[in-house]
Amino acid sequence: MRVDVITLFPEFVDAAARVGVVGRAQDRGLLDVHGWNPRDYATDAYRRVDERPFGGGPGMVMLIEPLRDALRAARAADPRPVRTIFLSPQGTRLTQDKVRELAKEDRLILLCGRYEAVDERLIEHEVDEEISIGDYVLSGGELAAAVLIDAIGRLQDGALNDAASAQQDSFSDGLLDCPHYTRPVTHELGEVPAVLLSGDHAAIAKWRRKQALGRTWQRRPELLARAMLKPEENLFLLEFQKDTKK
Ligand code: 9WO
Repeated sequence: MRVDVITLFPEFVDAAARVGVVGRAQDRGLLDVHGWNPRDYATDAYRRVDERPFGGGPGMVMLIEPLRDALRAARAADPRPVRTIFLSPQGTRLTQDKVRELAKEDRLILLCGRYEAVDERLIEHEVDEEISIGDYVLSGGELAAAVLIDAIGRLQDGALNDAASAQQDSFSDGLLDCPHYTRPVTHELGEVPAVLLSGDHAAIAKWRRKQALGRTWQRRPELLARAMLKPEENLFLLEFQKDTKK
């Protein structure tokens, strides 16, 4: 998969995509992240990429032309069709379902804004969809692009050393993850739950499922409402609820 990022800070997005699982996905040729700087496409002597907003008000608005020329250069760098995504608080909220959908694409272009805004005409004509990673304002779209690249990059086939990891992720089934433990068994901060040491794989699977259901119920009840629980899972949840009352 190829991801082209239009940004005034290409080195920032590059750095984020070079580390960890996603960096390794790039080393393995599963993912290819390229930065394009609209400032390189500015035509005036000062290499301006922003101007004051019509109608007045604080801040600056990104100019159409440098962004459009950077977008054209990015599109021309690869013949495959491409979806262009603008990262902004006005976008549709990113979910793991959306991440899975985008991870199947051959190519994406991510448009990152800076300053107070991007000229709306550029968004209308050059952007296919607008995505938000959450209800807060950043100083630019780059961190949101890095989040999207990370979430998508780790899902590329072969990026995770263990294929089961992606299967067992939080959200793979719309639920939160269960708690995890490693050595030592006994520590001043507490004991490892005995079932995890029992060697009884069926009992362990049940405990984990029950914990995942219980924590989702406690922390994110709105997720539970959407999860299609099996009759057996409703019983696990009832057990968890009984346990927590004790
Ligand atoms: C800045 C600002 C300052 C004064 C008054 C109003 C203002 N609005 C903004 C603003 O929203 N700036 C944005 C910065 C312009 C587009 C790129 N920027 C951005 C993207 N901030 N936050 C995001 C973002 C992207 C995806 N998910 C969450 C946040």
